[in-house]
Amino acid sequence: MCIFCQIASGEIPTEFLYESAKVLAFKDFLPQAPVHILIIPRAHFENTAELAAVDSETTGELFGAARELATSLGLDGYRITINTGASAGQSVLHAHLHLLGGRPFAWPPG
Ligand code: DGP
Repeated sequence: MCIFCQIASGEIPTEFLYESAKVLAFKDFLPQAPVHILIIPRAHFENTAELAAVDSETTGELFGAARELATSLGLDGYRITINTGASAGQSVLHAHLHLLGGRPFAWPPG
């Protein structure tokens, strides 16, 4: 079972900042900003492209959860990052959004 599936199943105890039947959010353990939250589908998909191909409702909920979290945390701006594939820096092969906030972000990203 992948690490995010272990988090979703409760095998690895984790505090959830957003929780629904299909989606979970929790803090990234290697934060890259004062706010760094991972938003994942409970079900295992290797990346968000694979999720989006079969389940647009859950894909949309990932973004809705990001909006809700950003609002509840009072972020005036934030960045959503989706690394897809090793060359883009994806290290955990379970679909996820990164919600980053609390500092300025440069463009273009590294
Ligand atoms: P990516 O590189 O886009 O696949 O992002 C994976 C992120 O997941 C990375 O920022 C570190 C984080 N991460 C990996 N394992 C764990 C874990 O067990 N718990 C938490 N909270 N975060 C994890």
